[in-house]
Amino acid sequence: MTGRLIMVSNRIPTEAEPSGGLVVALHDCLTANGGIWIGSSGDAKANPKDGLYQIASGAYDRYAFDLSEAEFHNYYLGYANSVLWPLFHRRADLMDVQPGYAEGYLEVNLRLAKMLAEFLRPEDVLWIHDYHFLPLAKCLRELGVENRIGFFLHIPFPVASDVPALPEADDFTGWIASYDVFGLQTQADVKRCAILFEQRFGVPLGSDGMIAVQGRRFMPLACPIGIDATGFRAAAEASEAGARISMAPDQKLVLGVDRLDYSKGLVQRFEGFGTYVQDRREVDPKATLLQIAPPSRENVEAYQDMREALDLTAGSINGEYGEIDWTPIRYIRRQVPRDDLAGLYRRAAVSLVTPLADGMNLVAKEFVAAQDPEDPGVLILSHFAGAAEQMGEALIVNPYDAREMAQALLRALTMPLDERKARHAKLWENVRTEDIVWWTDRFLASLMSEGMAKVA
Ligand code: GDG
Repeated sequence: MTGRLIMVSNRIPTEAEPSGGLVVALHDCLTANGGIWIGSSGDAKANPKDGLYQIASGAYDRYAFDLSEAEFHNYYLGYANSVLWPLFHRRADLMDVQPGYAEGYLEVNLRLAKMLAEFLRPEDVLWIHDYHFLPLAKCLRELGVENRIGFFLHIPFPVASDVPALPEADDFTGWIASYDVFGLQTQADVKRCAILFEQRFGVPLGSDGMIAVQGRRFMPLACPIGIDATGFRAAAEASEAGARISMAPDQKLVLGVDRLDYSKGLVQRFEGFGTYVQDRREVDPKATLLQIAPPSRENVEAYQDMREALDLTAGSINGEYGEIDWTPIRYIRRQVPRDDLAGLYRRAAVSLVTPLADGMNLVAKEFVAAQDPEDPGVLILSHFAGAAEQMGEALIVNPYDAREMAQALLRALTMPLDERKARHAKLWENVRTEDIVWWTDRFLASLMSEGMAKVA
């Protein structure tokens, strides 16, 4: 790479050595290539500074920009998380379209584009992350920027028939087509993207993987994100958190780990587990579901409603089936340290990863990495997690069907060791090889590849 790599994500980490999957990957990628990482400084600032300001330097530089209270409300809580997030997760019914949201979103993108345009040198390459910045390339192109610009969408691409629910639906395709590479988690996402362009412009996805439209050519690229697989495995081996769980020897641990988000299907998961408990015969294993669910976006209304529904469902199942020495569902609504999490995955006999819609779902991959290959646990995975495309050896379930989930639980909890080992070996092979370094390399190789003409 002759130019610098400029990475943009909604939040920028402030620690010298950041922790947590994606952030570490981007940090390592920038440390190897040099460059700049730009992101917002976090929640709203009462007295926001003007422009970009440097917060760290070293192998690469970090710059932050502040969001005013109005910007945070309209751009972040509003358009990004109350309009785009629900729509892209097939919950158009939860969209909250309010005056000022779209304007605020576009203003932040335009303001950032102006700041970036001042920074850029001709050979620099930009890699933009996620739905907060969909229009950023379009804004940059309008300012005359011709650099290579890649984008990665961490969440699902919406189905074409849902897109008209977006008041800015007419602009949406132009935002996408302004990138050179539009990275998506799965082949299914690429298909949905291609269908949207075909329906709207009558242009198919070319045999070269490009879509040519509005005088530009861009590549919708399936690039499934991975994890630091060997690092996570080592953390799980070293963790003692599993031993801290007090459970009777005849009981098995079923684990769920999710941000508290309606896309993660937690109410349906509790109902599926409740069905297992209700139908359980004397010979079937007794199990406890430990659900870790740190809160997120608590100031968005749809999240408050879901939290109440979850409390009610867990309370009702525990009240109905709990015994003096057994609580069916243990529910922790707090962040657990990452090393403890790794140990809990390793201790679990089963992990329930049952989102209703999910870009990838890294928990599925972390669970596989954390297992003892000689006595591995079983992954139950939703058909609607992006991870299901790579992880066919999991027990794949329909998260809306409580009975199917209960049957999968019985199968997982009674699965013979040979079958558990065989399934785990195949899953681990994928998680280990298509890891986070593979992902950054694959994306950047596509963005840098010859023949990626800027203009058709
Ligand atoms: C978006 C997309 C896509 C969870 N609880 C705790 C904790 N976690 C960590 C997990 C995992 C991460 O959070 C969650 O990652 P997911 O992939 O499951 O989901 P999103 O946060 O929604 O991420 C998603 C991802 O971007 C990457 O592209 O896969 O589809 O929605 O790493 O371990 N970590 C700690 N304590 C917790 O209590 N330390």
